[in-house]
Amino acid sequence: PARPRPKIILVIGGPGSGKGTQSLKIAERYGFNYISVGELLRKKIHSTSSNRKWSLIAKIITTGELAPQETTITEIKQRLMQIPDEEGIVIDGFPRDVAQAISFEDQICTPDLVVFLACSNQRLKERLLKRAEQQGRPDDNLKATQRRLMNFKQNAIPLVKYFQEKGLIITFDADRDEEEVFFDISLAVDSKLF
Ligand code: UP5
Ligand code: MG
Repeated sequence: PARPRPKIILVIGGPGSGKGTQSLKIAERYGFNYISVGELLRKKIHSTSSNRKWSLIAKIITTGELAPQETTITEIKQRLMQIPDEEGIVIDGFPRDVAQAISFEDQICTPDLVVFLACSNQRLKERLLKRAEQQGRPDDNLKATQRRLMNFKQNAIPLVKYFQEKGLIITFDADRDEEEVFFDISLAVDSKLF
């Protein structure tokens, strides 16, 4: 018998809202595959350093702007094709705006659940600052961080509204500590997906 298609959870939220942190917890608890779209792009940049197109994308990301939509979706599709028939997939940090959401639905599928991590601006800045000291991603400098926050603010409301109208999104108060946030997420996943 044909297997049902894997369940897909999208995790969205501002830079530093905990998308990576919570997505990994979901993946671990439910045995889902984990894809970070930011990481996908960063890895691709790393492995294709002499390529003109990807050097340009590297510049875009380092300034905190969004990579071109079609390139991003192509990368996601390629990654998804490498994943065997699985229970589920958590996608971290995608989509970033309504156009990307529509194109994901057109080209890939409708997600089963969208997790929105709502976090105050103050918290986002604190966490990014702290992480920058520990790890230091190329886009964790002050200017790029401001761009990332601004882009998020500009796109978030219409994006959340888009998924709300489809009844697909649940908003979580992500100002709280990791475990508290995850507790609520797991209750929601249990009841919505299983
Ligand atoms: N932390 C997490 N949760 C906490 C909690 N509840 N309490 C206290 N601390 C908490 O968390 C950030 C930090 O906070 C960590 O140190 C963590 O321990 C702590 P993390 O889980 O890393 O948050 P996350 O939301 O993943 O933050 P990140 O910086 O990764 O978000 P961004 O959205 O900026 O990064 P992403 O990798 O998704 O995208 C990077 C860039 O790629 C984008 O700016 C864009 O240029 C490009 N991109 C696209 O162009 N298109 C895409 O579709 C995706 C990305
Ligand atoms: Mg992340």
